[in-house]
Amino acid sequence: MSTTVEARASKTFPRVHELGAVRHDWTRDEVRALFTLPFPELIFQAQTVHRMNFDPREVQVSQLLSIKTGGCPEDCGYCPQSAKHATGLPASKLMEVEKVLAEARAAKASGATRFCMGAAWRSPKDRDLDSVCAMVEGVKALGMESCATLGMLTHDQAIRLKQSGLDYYNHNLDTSEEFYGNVITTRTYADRLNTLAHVRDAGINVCCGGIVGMGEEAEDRVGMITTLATLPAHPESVPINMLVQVEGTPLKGAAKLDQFDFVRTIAVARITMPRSMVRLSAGREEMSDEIQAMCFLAGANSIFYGAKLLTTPNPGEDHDLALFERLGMVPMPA
Ligand code: SAM
Ligand code: DTB
Ligand code: SF4
Repeated sequence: MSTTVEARASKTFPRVHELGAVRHDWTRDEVRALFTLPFPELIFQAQTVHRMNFDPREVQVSQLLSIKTGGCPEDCGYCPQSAKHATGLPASKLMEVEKVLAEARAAKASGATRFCMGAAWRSPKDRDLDSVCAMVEGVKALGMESCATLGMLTHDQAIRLKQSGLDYYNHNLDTSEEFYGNVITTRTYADRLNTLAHVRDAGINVCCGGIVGMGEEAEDRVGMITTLATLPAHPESVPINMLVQVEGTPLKGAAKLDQFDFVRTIAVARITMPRSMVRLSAGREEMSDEIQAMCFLAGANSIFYGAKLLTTPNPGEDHDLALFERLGMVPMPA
């Protein structure tokens, strides 16, 4: 008797969920069950869901720029920009609008379709927001998508950013609610959810994900993905970062995560948030091309492009274009 691949897989691993359905009621047990699937079955499900919504060849490319670097009052244990960690990173003032726009033009010329501006702030001051709004307007005038990550926002600040034309706001949950206190003490998980609600209410697309490889338990990755997938609306963009360990930060020396567990996190994000862009974010510099290809198979369809993230190195454009070429993949058109 002949059996299809699909039937064989579902026979061996009965699926409690309908693949590709957009749901906001994922339970921890369901998410844990996904994480613990045999790797081939997990990738099969993730790739199946991916193809229901996206062209599997396409990868969206975003370029980051740190518009205000270092000297941050927060104590995020992973971050080289915290003033509380002796990382030797010099603090600098907010860049001038014209300098930022020159970088955006260069990013566009090298093929990026989204320009993401990051600032090492707890939250922006209203005066600084004037400059950021001018940057957003300039990026939009270039025909690029705009994204900003500036720390916590009030309702009014989110509205102002929306009015300037901001397309996306990045604000990560970073980890599970349970593990969060081991990583950051200067603002709460609830603060983060508040900012996300302000961004959503203002009509800005939400970019929200987290970091793995911070010494968390597998159950914390389950918790993080469950929280993301049960937000009132899924974030349009879900960055999954592998911790970049920086000398002088408290998380330098954290137990290294098995890279297959990183790929699993991408796959579970893809299955639980079927229509979101899942970004293979920080940490690519230390990943082989083969692991990155596995992340694409697991449903990642966005990367940060360009030789620098905010302060740490990233593979250069040439390397990424060569990888796309080897895989028969292409940058997603604007
Ligand atoms: N200060 C703002 C904030 O924290 O919301 C915006 C910039 S902050 C650097 C943006 C995100 O970068 C963090 O939430 C964190 O998820 C990620 N990040 C920072 N340092 C990292 C590291 N060493 N490795 C991986 N991801 C990191
Ligand atoms: C996100 O999730 N990852 C990006 C972006 N959002 C702002 C930042 C990664 C930063 C990695 C450490 C650094 O370069 O400073
Ligand atoms: Fe500051 Fe953001 Fe770094 Fe935290 S992650 S220390 S808020 S720049």
